[in-house]
Amino acid sequence: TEINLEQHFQNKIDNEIRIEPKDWMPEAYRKTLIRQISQHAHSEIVGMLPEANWITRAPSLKRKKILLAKVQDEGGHGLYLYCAAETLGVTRDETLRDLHSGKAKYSSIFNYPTLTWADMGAVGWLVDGAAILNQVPLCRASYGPYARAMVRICKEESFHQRQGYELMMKLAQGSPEQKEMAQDAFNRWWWPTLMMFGPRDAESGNTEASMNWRIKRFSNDELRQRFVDMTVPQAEYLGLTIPDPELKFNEETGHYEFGEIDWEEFWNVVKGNGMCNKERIDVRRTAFDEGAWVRDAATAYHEKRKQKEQQ
Ligand code: FAQ
Repeated sequence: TEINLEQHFQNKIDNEIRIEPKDWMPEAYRKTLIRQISQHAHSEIVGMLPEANWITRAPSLKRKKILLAKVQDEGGHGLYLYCAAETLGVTRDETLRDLHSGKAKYSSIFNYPTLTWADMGAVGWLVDGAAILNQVPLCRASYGPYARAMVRICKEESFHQRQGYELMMKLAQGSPEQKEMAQDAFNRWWWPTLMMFGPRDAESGNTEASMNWRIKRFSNDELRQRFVDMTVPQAEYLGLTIPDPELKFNEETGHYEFGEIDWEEFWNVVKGNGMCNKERIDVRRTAFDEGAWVRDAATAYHEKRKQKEQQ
């Protein structure tokens, strides 16, 4: 019966036994995974755009190769994640339709513009740094295909974060103009990066269920705090100033206290009204439409092979 199935399912979760695609699972678990995994996939694919903007303008061949490799990795991450979502019974077409119609979200961070070359450093250092903190615990998520995809993704993200920090270091140790560029990029990316972790715990409607199901292992605020504690010393090492006058170290708790995030800005971006939301979705829609012939050709080829095999 349903109750026994549900109990058996929760027992597996509580005993750290992975749930696999063909196992019974409650509909709400399936739904929340489809939501999170597909939104995560969309974030990877849309996340390629702000950086792709700089590939043709990278200042050296070495930097161009690094950036190309990073953006290509992100395409790969999106594809593993779409596949993981497909194991839950949604098609690629459905998830993409939801992205293009604005029904499905993707990370707020990718709706900010990349204005200078220093943004490539800030994105790698901060955005990928935040992504890793959030994703390492997801390697232990209860759903097998998601957890396994995360292992490789995290290894690649770690390279992404390091190249960003190294780029920032070069600028921070460069000419006064280069240092100023690094500080300017830091000023613009710091607060949006803190928003990546999602709303405050009190406003996070999905956390409780996701933690009971061991999809999430830490709350949004816990991970955000961990990010601040990790990043402040890295900024100090670069000689950059954290754009938060309220930031201070609390000796008693051993944590940094920080100012209030502009939640109105966060929700505004999530609702589709950020600086680049429209541009990002337009680019994705156009790419999908212009790629239709590739999908048609692949389908026709598959059909032809199937017919040959049957002969
Ligand atoms: N942006 O109840 P919660 C990357 C939505 S890293 C937009 O707390 P949950 C790598 C949330 O969906 C970025 N929407 O939700 C890369 C929910 O709405 P819904 C991607 C946000 O799921 C780096 C509502 O607010 N990483 O791509 C955001 O428990 C560089 C209430 O929130 C992942 O997706 C936001 N920032 O916690 C690529 C990681 N925050 O869905 C290229 C996996 C919240 O009910 C370049 N995802 N919302 O309509 C997660 O860990 C979780 O989904 C959270 C949100 C933590 C993002």
